[in-house]
Amino acid sequence: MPTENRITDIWGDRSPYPRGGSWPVRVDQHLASGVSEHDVDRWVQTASTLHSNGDAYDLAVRDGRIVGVRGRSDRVNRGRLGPKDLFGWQAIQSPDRLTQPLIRRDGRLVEASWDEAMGLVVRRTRELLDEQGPSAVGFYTTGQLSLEEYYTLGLVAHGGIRTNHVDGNTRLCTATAAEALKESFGCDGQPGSYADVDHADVIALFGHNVAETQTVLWMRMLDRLAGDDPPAVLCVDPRPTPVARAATIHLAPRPGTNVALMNALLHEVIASGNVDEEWVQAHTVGYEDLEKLVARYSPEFVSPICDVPAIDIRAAAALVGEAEALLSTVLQGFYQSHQATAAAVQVNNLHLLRGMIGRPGCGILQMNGQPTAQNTRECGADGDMAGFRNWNNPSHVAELARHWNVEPKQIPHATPPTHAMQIMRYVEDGSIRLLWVSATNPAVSMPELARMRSILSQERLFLVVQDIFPTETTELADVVLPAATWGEKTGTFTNADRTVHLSEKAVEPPGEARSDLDIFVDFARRMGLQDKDGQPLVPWSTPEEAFDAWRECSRGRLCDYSGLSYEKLRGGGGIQWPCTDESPDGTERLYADGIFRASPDDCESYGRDLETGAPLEEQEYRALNPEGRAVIKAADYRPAHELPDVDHPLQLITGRTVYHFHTRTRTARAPELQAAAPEVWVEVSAYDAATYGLDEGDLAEVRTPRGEVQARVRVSGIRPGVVFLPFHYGYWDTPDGRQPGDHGRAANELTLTDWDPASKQPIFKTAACAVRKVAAAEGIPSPAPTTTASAPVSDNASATTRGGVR
Ligand SMILES: Nc1nc2c(c(=O)[nH]1)N[C@H]1C(S)=C(S)[C@@H](COP(=O)(O)OP(=O)(O)OC[C@H]3O[C@@H](n4cnc5c(=O)[nH]c(N)nc54)[C@H](O)[C@@H]3O)O[C@H]1N2
Ligand SMILES: Nc1nc2c(c(=O)[nH]1)N[C@H]1C(S)=C(S)[C@@H](COP(=O)(O)OP(=O)(O)OC[C@H]3O[C@@H](n4cnc5c(=O)[nH]c(N)nc54)[C@H](O)[C@@H]3O)O[C@H]1N2
Ligand SMILES: [Mo]
Repeated sequence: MPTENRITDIWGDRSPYPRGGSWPVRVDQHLASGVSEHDVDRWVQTASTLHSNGDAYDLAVRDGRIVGVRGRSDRVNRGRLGPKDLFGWQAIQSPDRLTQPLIRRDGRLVEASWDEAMGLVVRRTRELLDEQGPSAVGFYTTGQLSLEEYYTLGLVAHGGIRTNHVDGNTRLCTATAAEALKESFGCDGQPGSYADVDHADVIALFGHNVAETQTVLWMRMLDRLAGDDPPAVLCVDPRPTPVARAATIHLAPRPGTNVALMNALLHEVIASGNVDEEWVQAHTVGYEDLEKLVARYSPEFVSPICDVPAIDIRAAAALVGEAEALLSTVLQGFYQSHQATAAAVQVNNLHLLRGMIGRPGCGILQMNGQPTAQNTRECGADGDMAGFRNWNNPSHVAELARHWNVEPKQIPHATPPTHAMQIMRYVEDGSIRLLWVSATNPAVSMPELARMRSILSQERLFLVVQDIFPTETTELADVVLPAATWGEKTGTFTNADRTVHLSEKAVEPPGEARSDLDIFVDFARRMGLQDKDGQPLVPWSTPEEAFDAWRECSRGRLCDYSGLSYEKLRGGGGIQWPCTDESPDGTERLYADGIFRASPDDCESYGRDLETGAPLEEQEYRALNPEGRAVIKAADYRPAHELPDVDHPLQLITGRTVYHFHTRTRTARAPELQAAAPEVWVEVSAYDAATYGLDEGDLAEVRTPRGEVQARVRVSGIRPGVVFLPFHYGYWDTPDGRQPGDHGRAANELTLTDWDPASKQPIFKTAACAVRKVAAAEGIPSPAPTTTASAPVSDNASATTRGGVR
């Protein structure tokens, strides 16, 4: 279908289908202007890297350059692509890519050879290992590399350097998804499937603006809504997102009150007799505790906490309580708050109470955000142990040690893995002295940026940053390593519903840029990292060899890739793990038989106290769950840590818009996307705009105890009392050259250093703030998109267009 208008027509045309039907194919294609299909030399298969949906597509290659994209008719997207994938590929061919290593000399970053740069990194690592040992070295990685790269990094860091300080930006992203799955089912791994959209009669979205953040999954939902026997939709979000507008019931709770709301829904499900008692008795433990705890969470009790009418809570509870096939999705509105795991676990509980798991339409999607967040977790590049192994179970550690041919004691496991926020704290303290950052931009994406800058720019820290562009973080580095990115290297990506895709190399990387895999392997070689027989610790050098090693490491675990191969993934569609000799075509849904991977000997985690985060000991878990059933864990509601007061009367939430990806290193370099959302804005309700004397387009200052941000006002349908800032805008390309420390535009100037006790995911969605007018609009419109959750309430805003981009 034509794509020229897909900036404004975000989801394209409908292809309606009925409940139980199969989702029709619609192939979306976008070629550079002046290029036709006849000009394309080759189409090379890949999958999206700008969200976690895993949309499969082909890159069009001409004369060694990418000239466009075309959707593949895959199980995930049936040919469809969203705006970021249609237009975002242009960025990697931007002339300002990093093409050569940089090293800091006399305070300035200067070009260097790979030998010089890697030589410096290796020398400093050796010095620190001699002086202090492995605790001096930390790795902070991402959810945007390939499975092969994470598995290699995990081996190098855990088995080679032997540090416990390894985490990903997945800590900011889907740590709660992983933790909630471990708490309820004993193991990470998404129970549901996207095909559940085809079968559900109720779809509930909890803090998930899927319309903007997984546009193709939303197209599937929209096509169900347009077809026969459409599902009812429940949306829980304080903003009028496109999901909220299409919903049967929209609850807009006060930020940070998700646990209270969930407890009321559970209260009602129980009170209305909608619990599948037989299933609960057969497959779960913990129901009685939950029943007792939620007894006092009546809709009337919860209504003033959430500021949602009791009648609406009752209606929502009836919807999910009477559903024949309930599909739930959960994302950052739940994950980035002070009771993240407690709230996400209540969604699992809803499904457990109703026995709705493992059957068509009965899906739980504790969503991922980044394209390969799942792989970071499986492969143990985020502190978890490779293959969903339990760091607290000596036989799991011994098994991993056998795969790596190292001694178990070489793999750090005496204490819980260090989480990213704690890694930064150790850097601040000076106990981590070398930090290696790959494929993430913490100088924009971590909370409390003033603190972040002071941590990362310390003289005593040796900072290595591996990226594809100059960023706010590379600016602070001692060594910058230029990476090759997707399209320029081969690897596999696993999406949020366990679908594994192969992404093939289509073009050469620019200059001397090298794949992240090559860089990690090169580091291992130069360090002389060895196994216990004196052989190279990392015996592979190609992606396919790394993948084959991983297949063995995952064999027998829940995330079993043993039945997959590059050959099998090449040419065809994606395949869902577990994929074994017994299930060669993959597995659509986990736990279809009500059997979980939660036995004390098998589980990935013994769980944590949701209130304090303290890990449970093996004996406690054995007593709680000897047979390895699903665990129903209850949690009381606690108010947000930072609540509004006289000086900061409003609540600040932060998040995304459809047109940009994170810190915009890629989407700002795609002209259509940048034109659609060129600058930061702030959303306020009409009520608050009147209270604080603000009009559409005014320049306002948003202030929290950490800092200030200036942004143009969008008067939107957001709930009163709440202010929204997109977090995409750092300092890098501000037109007036603002420097860090000045009045900024990065939302994380304002956010707090604080996290959920169980998942350690930072709180990006509740802070107290004040807003004041700095200057009147004077004809300058708010740059906020008009096509999305940030749509204006009045019509005197200037509409989102392609901004004159051809
Ligand atoms: N366009 C685009 N797509 C993306 C990304 C991107 O940057 N841009 N990033 C990808 C990544 S890594 C991620 S993690 C996902 C994130 O995807 P989402 O989680 O869908 O995105 P967010 O905008 O962070 O937050 C979702 C919603 O949470 C709501 N919210 C805020 N506070 C609360 C609360 O207390 N309770 C409830 N119930 N809701 C609340 C916000 O209003 C917001 O609409 O998107 C992925 N896809
Ligand atoms: N206030 C606020 N803050 C947030 C959030 C929020 O909702 N609100 N969301 C959080 C979430 S969910 C996330 S996921 C994070 C995202 O935060 P970041 O990870 O910091 O965001 P990105 O801009 O995606 O950074 C990825 C970096 O990797 C580089 N890169 C791309 N491809 C490659 C590659 O192949 N190799 C290498 N080496 N580098 C590559 C890109 O140029 C970019 O600099 O932000 C978090 N921060
Ligand atoms: Mo994320």
